[in-house]
Amino acid sequence: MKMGTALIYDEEMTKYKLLWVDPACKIEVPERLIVSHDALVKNGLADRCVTVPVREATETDILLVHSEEYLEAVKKTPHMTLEDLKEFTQQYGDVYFHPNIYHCAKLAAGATLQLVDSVMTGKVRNGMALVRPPGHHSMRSAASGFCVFNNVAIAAQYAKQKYGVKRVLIVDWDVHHGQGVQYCFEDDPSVLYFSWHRYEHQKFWPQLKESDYNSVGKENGAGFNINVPWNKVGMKNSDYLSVFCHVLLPVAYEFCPDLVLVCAGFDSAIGDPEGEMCASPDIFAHLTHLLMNLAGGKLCAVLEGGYNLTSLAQSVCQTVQTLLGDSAPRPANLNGPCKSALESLHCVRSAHRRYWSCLKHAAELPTSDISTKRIKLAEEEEKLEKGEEEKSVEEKLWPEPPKRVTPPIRTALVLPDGVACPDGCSRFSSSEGPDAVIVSRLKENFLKDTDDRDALTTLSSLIALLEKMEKNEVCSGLALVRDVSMAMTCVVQHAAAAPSDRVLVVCVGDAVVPSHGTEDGKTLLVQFSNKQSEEQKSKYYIPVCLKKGCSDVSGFTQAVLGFLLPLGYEYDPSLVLLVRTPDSGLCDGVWQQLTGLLQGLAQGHTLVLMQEGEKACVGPTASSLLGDAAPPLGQLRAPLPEDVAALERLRHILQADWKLLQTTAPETGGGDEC
Ligand code: X5A
Ligand code: ZN
Repeated sequence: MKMGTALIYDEEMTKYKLLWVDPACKIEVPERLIVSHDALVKNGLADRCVTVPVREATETDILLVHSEEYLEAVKKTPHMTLEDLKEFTQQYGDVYFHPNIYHCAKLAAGATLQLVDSVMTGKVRNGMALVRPPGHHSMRSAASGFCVFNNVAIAAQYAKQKYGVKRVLIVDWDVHHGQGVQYCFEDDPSVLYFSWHRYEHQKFWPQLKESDYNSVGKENGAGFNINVPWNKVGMKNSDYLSVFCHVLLPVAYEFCPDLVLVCAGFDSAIGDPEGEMCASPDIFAHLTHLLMNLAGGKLCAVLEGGYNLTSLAQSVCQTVQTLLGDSAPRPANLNGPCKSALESLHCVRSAHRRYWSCLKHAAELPTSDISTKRIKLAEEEEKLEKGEEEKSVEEKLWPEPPKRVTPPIRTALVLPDGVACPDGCSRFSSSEGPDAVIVSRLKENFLKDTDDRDALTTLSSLIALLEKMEKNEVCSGLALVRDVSMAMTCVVQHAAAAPSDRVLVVCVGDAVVPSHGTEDGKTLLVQFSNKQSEEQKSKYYIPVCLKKGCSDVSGFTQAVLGFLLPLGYEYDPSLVLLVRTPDSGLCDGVWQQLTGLLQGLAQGHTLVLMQEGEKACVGPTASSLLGDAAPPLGQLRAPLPEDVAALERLRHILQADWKLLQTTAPETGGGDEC
């Protein structure tokens, strides 16, 4: 199933630059594209992509978004003198023109459309376009912020028109607000635009009132514009993941796009002189991964900003490598969001609660509107902060993301005789025969009474597979076992014996779960079932009781996105053990989404256990473990109120221990410190 990843690039787009002195524009240099592409080549990623040529966008394409007058005006720029170009530039904000920029702008938009064509026709699954000039600031009749034509907005209109795409999700993770995209789709419910951006209470460019969280869209499009303002610099991985888990993903799954476009600007990464944020380049592996199970995997990433050449190149590589299907690196130091990020999160969720059933229960805004209240506070704080030494961008150093080593075997299966092994997977049985030590341990612990040779063979194969995963020789695994509870206990015991590993156990359905290992934090156990658990919830044993068990798609999906994922990310396991009982009630599609999403953790080391009888589920599970996109779930309805209440009760109890579960800012004043 797994199709390729397109890479669209042409050196021609490096052939324009700033020809005069303008401090606001000097960071937008041709080298941005060169270093990004070179890094992809050097890391062997470009070679693994399907090379798709660029084309020029036609006038018809450009007019999908821009006015004829504007197009005619830009069309004249190749023939202008330097003086004329300067003057022409004057009427817009923070942008420059060059005799070759019109040509490049047509290529940038055309490259984006080539990417959309490649994905929509199934030539590839996903892809990235490396383009200059960027697009998300440009408006119907105006250039802005280094942007001439709005590449991604044109692509969204084009996809709707040419392919009949009903719903497009645009994720703008660039550090600036793509006001051009917002204006284009403000009243259009078929395009959901999400943007986070440095805002600082309207002090940061483009300093618009309409970039704040309360611009939610207009008329029919109300609710389909989501702005997350960052009111402080220095936002970190936790802040970004928190917004994904608690705003973007729940809404995106409810929306159910047919196509995902990413305004992939990397000025939101550490080291960038514009963004001044602190997220590491490998966070883009996770942001990408988390979007890859939407729209059946149809994802087009299009370069926008990114001005620190080192950070930019690393971030581009992380994104493309993830699109190619390689596991994401383990996310580093997730200590929960900062207070200012939580305030933004709180505001956004509250502003959108009447539009999205997944946010219906979100807390109302505190009586005094945080945003306006903060403007005054921010001004005072600014005075206080003056004189405090701040780390300048130049001296901000971060480690190069470690090379992502892909295990030789992606997915190995332990299956009973007679069950076929799906394409692309390898059948696994411990070649040396059951290891004597393991056998005796298994006999001692689990097989006291029986002399079940089959069970013994299966369990020792399972342990051997686990060891291969620990050595990174195998990425993920699946075993059909006679007794999932026993196998689960067996794996947990084995893994807990290793010196420094953490295992996240996700149990779907009503199995007897192993209790040991959860005292010292070596195991975090999350169990979804409809049985109210008598047991004391501890930090590491978390029973989630859903009214209809796992059979309510909306409730379960929201529990996975807003609860399990943040827990999993904060716990940062070295192995995910995913167990499903035969009576779990979970349908295959949701199971595949769960399997796919969890592979963002533990470098993709996911071991799935299912009961012997569930042969029919081997194919779909294996497909998810291999990295295929899960099928879309359809637009989700509201989850059951009882389930929402149960989850919020749990969140309330657990958020002291698990900071990524937080969705509101603590009441106390001050705030904004990161
Ligand atoms: C695409 C992009 C930034 C413009 C900043 C102007 N534009 N101060 O990142
Ligand atoms: Zn930007």
